[in-house]
Amino acid sequence: MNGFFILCPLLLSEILEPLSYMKIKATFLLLLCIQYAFAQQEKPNVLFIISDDLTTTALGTYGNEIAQTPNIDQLASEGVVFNRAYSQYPVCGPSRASFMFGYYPNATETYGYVSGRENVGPEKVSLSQHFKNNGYYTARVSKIYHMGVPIDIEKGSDGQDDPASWTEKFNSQGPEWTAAGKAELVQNNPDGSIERKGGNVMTIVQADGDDLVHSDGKTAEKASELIRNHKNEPFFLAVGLVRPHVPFVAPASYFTPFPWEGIVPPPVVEGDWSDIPERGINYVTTKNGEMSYIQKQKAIAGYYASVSYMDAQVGKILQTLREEGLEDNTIVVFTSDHGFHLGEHDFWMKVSLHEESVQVPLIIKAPGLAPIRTDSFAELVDLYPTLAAMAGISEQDHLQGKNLEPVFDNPQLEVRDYAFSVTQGGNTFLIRTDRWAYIQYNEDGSAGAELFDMHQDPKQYTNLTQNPHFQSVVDEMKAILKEKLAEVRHNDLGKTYE
Ligand SMILES: [Ca+2]
Repeated sequence: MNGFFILCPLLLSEILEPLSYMKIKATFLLLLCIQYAFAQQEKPNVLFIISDDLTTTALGTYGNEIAQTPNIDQLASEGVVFNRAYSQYPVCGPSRASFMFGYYPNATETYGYVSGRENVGPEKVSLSQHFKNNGYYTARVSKIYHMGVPIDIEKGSDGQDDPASWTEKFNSQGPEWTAAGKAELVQNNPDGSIERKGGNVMTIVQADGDDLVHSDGKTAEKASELIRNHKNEPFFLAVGLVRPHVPFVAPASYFTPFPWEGIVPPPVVEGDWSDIPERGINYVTTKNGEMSYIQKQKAIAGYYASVSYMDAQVGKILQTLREEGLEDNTIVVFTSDHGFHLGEHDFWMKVSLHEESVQVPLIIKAPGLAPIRTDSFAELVDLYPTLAAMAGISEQDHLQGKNLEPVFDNPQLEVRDYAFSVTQGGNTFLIRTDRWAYIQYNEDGSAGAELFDMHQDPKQYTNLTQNPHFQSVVDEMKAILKEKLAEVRHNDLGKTYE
């Protein structure tokens, strides 16, 4: 763009010269110049697709050899894949509030099932709102800010939305756990007498009918319609897919590749819980969920089927983008609000700061970007500054994340030394460096801590905090945590922190 502004006045002065050759040449160059400027000024669209409760461990592109995720894998092969991206809070509401408003959870003190607007005030501009203010049509389809799954999906209600973020919004009602088909509850159902149950529990439904019976099928259809209808204006389309969040509901055909008998749950390691502080034992476990080995197998198979169904919807949306010729002018992001335990440490679901729960898939594909994989740490809070920079719109001053763009040209570059995440009301902390995962319970560490050597013990079986040999590492992690919290609390929100 600088070239345009410098060059064009010179060309205009040349046109005014009486020399006809120069005049013709200059006019020709001016036309080229205008054409270039026009292309540059065309704002790239953003297609932001976010899955719900999707762990990296269930994706082909992140190394799972059983799961079937051809569409996400294809996108990954065409984009920038972050091998080490982290959620700022492994629960739907606070994770989404963090990346949409660009603050860490401990800055806004947003830890619950809210949009996050409550804690930042009416003046702060959300990610999509920033695009809206810069001439974009912005829409959400289904869950972007917090929605209760399955209840808000059953009702087709807004959940905890932020209306200022969108030009238009659409919900995708679906039957969820009540869907017609073969159902089975695998949590707190030891004798198998309960067929199905609503709420945040592992009900599995091998559903009758096709993709469009369910919320995500309708979401893909609406997203495709919006892409077609808004292809001639810059759009920021946020598409929230609710699977594989429980209940594990998908058309029966998606279960066929995953017979539960063939599923091998993660190993149960003798004494695994003995060195985990009480608060580190996750809120859903094989034990308190009274799950049998077979129920564990069925839960994992149900999750994979749900992932596969969700992946198929991603494929439909990307297909529409291709058909409409928009791939060359659209930034595509695929991610999840947090991960999910599928039986590691006999833990299930999220909340935990252990790796499978807190790590997220992150793929960014954009025109002109070479496909690469990077080990640079990334955080979901980085999405806001990164997308604003990629679209060439100014950054908001308040943002706490980092622009990830430097990694695109140089996958060896590290934009962060570590990732930071919190849980349990902002009182449990993770510092994840290349070598270490350090989890601390309470700001003063009074409820214990965990330290894992991620090079030697990537599955996090041996807590090293009690080993004197690692005391210096623990001290170092404590110092990093203290410094990071001070940085997070140094912001423009005008809050005081206890
Ligand atoms: Ca979630």
